[in-house]
Amino acid sequence: MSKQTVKVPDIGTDEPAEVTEVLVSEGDSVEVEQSIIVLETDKASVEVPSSHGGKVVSVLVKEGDQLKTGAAIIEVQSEAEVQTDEEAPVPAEQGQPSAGAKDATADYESPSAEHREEKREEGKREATEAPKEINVPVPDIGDVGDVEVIEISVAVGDQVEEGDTLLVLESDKASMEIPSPASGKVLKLLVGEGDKVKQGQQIAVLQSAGAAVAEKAPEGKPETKRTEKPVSPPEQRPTTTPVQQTQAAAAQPGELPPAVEAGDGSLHAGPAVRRLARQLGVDLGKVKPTGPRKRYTKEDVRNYVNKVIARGGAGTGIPQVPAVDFAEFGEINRVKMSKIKRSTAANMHRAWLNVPHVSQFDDADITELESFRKEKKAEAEKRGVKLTPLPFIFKACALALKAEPSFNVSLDPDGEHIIEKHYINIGMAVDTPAGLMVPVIRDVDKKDIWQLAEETVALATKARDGKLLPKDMQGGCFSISSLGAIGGQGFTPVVNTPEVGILGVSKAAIKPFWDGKAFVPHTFLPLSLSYDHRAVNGADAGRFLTHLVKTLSSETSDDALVLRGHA
Ligand code: CAO
Repeated sequence: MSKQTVKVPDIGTDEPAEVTEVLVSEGDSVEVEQSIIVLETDKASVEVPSSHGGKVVSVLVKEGDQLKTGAAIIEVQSEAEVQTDEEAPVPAEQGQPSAGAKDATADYESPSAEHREEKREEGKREATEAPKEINVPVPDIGDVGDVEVIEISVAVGDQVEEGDTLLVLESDKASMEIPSPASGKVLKLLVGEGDKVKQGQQIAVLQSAGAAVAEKAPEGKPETKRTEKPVSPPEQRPTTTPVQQTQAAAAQPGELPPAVEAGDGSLHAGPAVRRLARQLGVDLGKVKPTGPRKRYTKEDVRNYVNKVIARGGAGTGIPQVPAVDFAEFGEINRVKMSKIKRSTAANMHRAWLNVPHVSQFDDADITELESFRKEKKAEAEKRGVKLTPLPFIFKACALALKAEPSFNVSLDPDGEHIIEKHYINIGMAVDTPAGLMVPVIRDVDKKDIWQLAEETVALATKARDGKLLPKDMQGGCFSISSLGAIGGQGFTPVVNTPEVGILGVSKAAIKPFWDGKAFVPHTFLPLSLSYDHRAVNGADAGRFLTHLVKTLSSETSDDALVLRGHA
């Protein structure tokens, strides 16, 4: 039995790299080539593979540590007789990753200081030599097959320095910045974001710095040659560059803009950070870096997102409401919002921005239903239940959802499917001191008016006492927001996404009704139905509300009889 130390292979830079993730713990079994940590350099985020298999007996690093080539990462105990002197200098095959893990080291970048120096010298020579076009291929990225272009960092016409990032590739194991092999002007970009490329494939054409100088040189200087080739022949020039295409795509409604780096090269973020920023739609230019030498950390990106969510608005392209110092105008109190109020604000904002809302209004003539309800008062008292109009409205909504199932759906996030629900659960908005809560009554279609009356009171009490469990508020198909006891003639409720419809109930009032001979007093209940116009069309909504109104107004429709039959 011998213990082996797994060390950081040649990471192609003399600078230390940060441990951003430790993927193994003591006691784990690892295999050769299994990733054990993630290191992040200026240029690449790399998964470091284990050079030995066996049991991890000690993990010698933690997140945030800065490691250089050769630093010890873990100790592995194995049966195999591999090495006798663990403290000896790292032999080449141990210090280098195996071919299969080559991408993890990003060794396409200058693998040694001398080599980098050589390349710099080459670049300098190129700059003073005659102008020429330089074809930029995908460098040696290891034996990884096709890799995706996840970011184009330059645009056609940009001036780049040797070493500037042209684009970023991402394989299963690492994301890699492809540096410009020389200083000059970007003549052509031959790939776009999302394209798959492989080693050796041409990705860009540069005009060497010498050529760029030549272009700018005054005419008549014979020693500087003007390039013969047009910068980009019109017949080959795409109407939009890949970068422009990306920006156009980002402008599609509903999509967040991609993370964009400022063109001045002043943003220092590793690929993992930029990938996170891109995933979250964060423009790094708006984020304050807190890492060493003004580098961005993942935490910076997450903190920015949290602030944006808390503030609301930003990232949506909607101008921010300017902050006002209200204390300038009189005495104020700054009160922390409850968690529920904050999450209600976020939910409302999300629903308001995502859902194309339409609201439709009608009045239900509940004169007869009110008489019926009052007739049931004695029975309600006997049962110890308060019978308000609400349980009838719940039941009528369940019947309308059955009659018009187009409301009993949710949109699949894939944007291509609709989820039809074969159950009828309805939520009710409850005003509580902590904020608005929406407990859900399950299987409303299967319950009678008395059960619904009991459940509305029980859930409202639970909500006000702060005793609702998350499951009490999940699984709704439709919601009711009743302001009837409070007042108002109508309002437009916000759809409780991912549901697609919500009924707003206002205060019933006695109004004159023309019965053909005279005006007689009738009780009207104002109803407003808001719906997600992506899922429900106007005709469906019209039918739904008409059905609902008829059930509540009529004494004789099938569903009106069902409604009364349940009491
Ligand atoms: N029109 C006229 N009167 C109404 C009515 C209506 N639409 N709805 C209820 N009422 C009457 C009730 O009959 C009751 O009168 P009585 O005491 O004389 O019987 C009184 O108003 C109070 O009713 P209630 O509020 O106790 O009971 P409810 O079943 O109507 O409502 C609940 C239950 C939980 C919805 C309610 O307590 C509540 O929290 N309402 C606030 C809802 C809310 O905040 N909505 C905000 C939505 S924000 O989008």
